[in-house]
Amino acid sequence: MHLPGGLRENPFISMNETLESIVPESLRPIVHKAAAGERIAIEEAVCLYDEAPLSLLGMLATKIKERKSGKKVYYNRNFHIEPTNICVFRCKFCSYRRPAGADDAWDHSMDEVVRMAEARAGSGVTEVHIVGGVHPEHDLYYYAEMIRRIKTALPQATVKAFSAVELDYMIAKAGLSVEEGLALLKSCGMETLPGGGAEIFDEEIRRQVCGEKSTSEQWLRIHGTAHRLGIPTNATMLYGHIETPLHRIDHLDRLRRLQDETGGFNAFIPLKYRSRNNALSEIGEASIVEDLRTLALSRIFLDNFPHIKAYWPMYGKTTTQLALAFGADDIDGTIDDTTKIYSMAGAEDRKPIMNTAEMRALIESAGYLPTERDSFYREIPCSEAAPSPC
Ligand code: V47
Ligand code: SF4
Repeated sequence: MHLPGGLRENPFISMNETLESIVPESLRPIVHKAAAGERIAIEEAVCLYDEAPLSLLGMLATKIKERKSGKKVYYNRNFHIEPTNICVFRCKFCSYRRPAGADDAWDHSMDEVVRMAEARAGSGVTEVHIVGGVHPEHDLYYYAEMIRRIKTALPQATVKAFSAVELDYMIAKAGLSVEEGLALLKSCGMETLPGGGAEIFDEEIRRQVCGEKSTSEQWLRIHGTAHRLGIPTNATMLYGHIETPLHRIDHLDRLRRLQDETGGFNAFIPLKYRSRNNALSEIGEASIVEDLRTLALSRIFLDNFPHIKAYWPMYGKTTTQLALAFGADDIDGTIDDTTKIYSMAGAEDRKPIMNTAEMRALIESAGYLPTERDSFYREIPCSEAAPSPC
């Protein structure tokens, strides 16, 4: 049996007895429910978030995580392509976007993007994650061609492309329905969607931090439509800015309800707001304790999500390791210094790179079993992974 925080198991105390001893009386019915694998309600989640000791949240989340994925913690071999940081929107939390014409704006040509993919041929990468700003000029057909050429350059890798916000903009501009737009991109090689653009679903908070872009309803409609077309997706939540814990739980509830309908989400990724170089900088950042409480509550509340991802370029390596004792069963991938979103917002790792040996060591030293996966959580046996340090 695994106990969080590196504690050795006491043979005389079972996990249930350990839980019992640290559960405040008022929380017992909720804790028993969650520990038994039953769904907890919004009000119960609020009580847990407000009143449960951190250690209890960790134990409960670990129990649920281990019921779903045992001792396994997943990672993959991926890299990002960020075609442009020019964006028509001005989200207040964003440190990445630039207006067209700015000195540090970029807009890679199609050939440059394709060369980035070609440079990875033979490297063993299994996923290309493509996301960027919402460019005013590039349209759906341009991005469809981009996906087609990337997939041709890297036929073994899965193309995980475009946040719902980028998709909403390019599909609406082409005058197509969401279903038609997604089907077109799928036919060119888009196989899964990343979870970006969800931010926080509460309409009032969303209006204040990113009121110009797609609404919560549009984000949920795009993901629901993708699921119905057989395209699995991820979901994110940007927390630690002006929202309250109740807004976070409302966000989780909307995701849980969509997942009940479609079953198309693979992973949930809580994204910690990083405060450098953006219009919300003065509010600072959530503490590590808040990060761990939010992560654990996500694992406990999202009973129908198979995976919870602790995205290491955003947390940094130390908190990522700690996150494995709070319900996360995935740490994302090798990245190879190909994303600027977090380094521009002040994340610890200015150059996010981990090779597979480092990822495996990080997972192993937290007491878990490193497990390489593809974009659909199919395990990749060590013998198939190339070039293989495992
Ligand atoms: O939607 C922007 C976030 C997201 C900041 O699906 C910020 O596997 C923190 O979606 N501080 C894009 N976050 C990234 C994304 C993602 C990342 C990792 C894995 C997956 C996946 C998806 O980045 C945006 C926004 O929520 N973001 N600015 C900031 N200052
Ligand atoms: Fe644009 Fe995305 Fe930044 Fe918002 S978060 S300004 S949509 S790049």
